[in-house]
Amino acid sequence: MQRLIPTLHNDGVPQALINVIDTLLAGTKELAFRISQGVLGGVLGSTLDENIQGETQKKLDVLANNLLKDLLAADTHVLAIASEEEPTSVACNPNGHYVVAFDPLDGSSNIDINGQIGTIFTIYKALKNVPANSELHFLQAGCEQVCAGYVLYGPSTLLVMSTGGPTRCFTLDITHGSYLLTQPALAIPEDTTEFSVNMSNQRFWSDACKNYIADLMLGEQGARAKRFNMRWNGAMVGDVHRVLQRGGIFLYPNDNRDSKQPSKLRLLYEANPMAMLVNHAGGLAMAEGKNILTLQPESLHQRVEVVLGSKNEVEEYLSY
Ligand code: P6P
Repeated sequence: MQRLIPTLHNDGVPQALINVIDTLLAGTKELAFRISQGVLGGVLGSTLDENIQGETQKKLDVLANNLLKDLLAADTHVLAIASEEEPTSVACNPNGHYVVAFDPLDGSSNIDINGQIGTIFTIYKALKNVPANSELHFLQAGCEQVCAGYVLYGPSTLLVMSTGGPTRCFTLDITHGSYLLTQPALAIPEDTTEFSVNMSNQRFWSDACKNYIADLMLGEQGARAKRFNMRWNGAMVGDVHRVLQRGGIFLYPNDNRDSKQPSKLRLLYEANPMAMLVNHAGGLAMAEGKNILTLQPESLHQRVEVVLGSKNEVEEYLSY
C-alpha cells in the first residue's frame, strides 16, 4: 500500500505544504498512542479550567492542543496557528507561508467513555503583507483551504484528508507509524436512509427543521417513501466519517436555546474542513441555505449551522 508522502508528491502538493502536513500528523500519531493508553497515560478526566468557548477543558484537550501548537510553532513553514482551545491566533515563524487551524480534540465528552474522538484541521496559504499575529489569515472563505482533514481515533486510527483533489482515507499502521492509503477516493451515496441529529434539541428548532425531521420519523407512513434510521455519536468526526463511508445526512441546525447564539459548531475548524471533505466526496455541506465553503468568516470562533451529507437528501432538507 502507498504511504502518505508519495501520495502527496503524486498529487503535486508543494513540498512546504507536505512538511506542514507531516508535522501536524506527527502530533496525531503521538495522540493516538496516548489515547490508546487511556487512564494509564494519565489522559482521562477534566481540568479545573474553561476554554474560550466556556467549556470545561479535559486533560486530553489541553495535552492535544499544546502538543500540536508546539510542533507547528517549530515548523518554519507555519506563519501562525489557531485553535479551539486558544482565545486568539498565535504567531509562529515570520517566514512561514501557511497558517493552520485545528480543533485538537473534537468530541471531548466521549473521552471518558472510550468513545470516538478526533482531531480536525485546516490549512490556508498565509495572506501577503499581513502581520503574522493578524487573525485575518484565518478569516478566508472555506473555498481557499489548501488542505482539510481529520484524524479519527477509533478502533483504528484513520486520516481522512483532501489537498484539493479527492477525499482520501489513510489508515495508521502502528508497526511503523505510517499512514497508508486505504481508500483513494471516498464517494458519498447521493441518497440515504440514515440521519444524524441530536433529537433532544427538537423543541428549539425552526418549524421547517421540525417538519423535515418529523417526516423522516414517519418514514414510509408519511411523505417519505422509505424508512429511516438514526445515529448520533456526540462527536462530529465520528458522524461525518460514517456519512463519508456509507452516506447519510448530519445536521446541527440553528436553534433558539440561546437567543444570542443560535449555532453550535465552529466555522473555521469544524464546519469548513468537513465541508471541503464532503464536497470533494460528491456531497453537499450547507448553512442557512448557503454552501458553507462560500461563507465569509467574521471572527475566529464564529459558529454556524451545519447540514451536510448525501446530495439528494440535503437538497430534500433545503426544500423544507
Ligand atoms: P451535542 C462536540 O462537542 C461537538 O462540537 C461536535 O463534535 C458534536 O457533533 C457536537 O458538539 C455534539 O453536540 O449538543 O449533541 O453535545
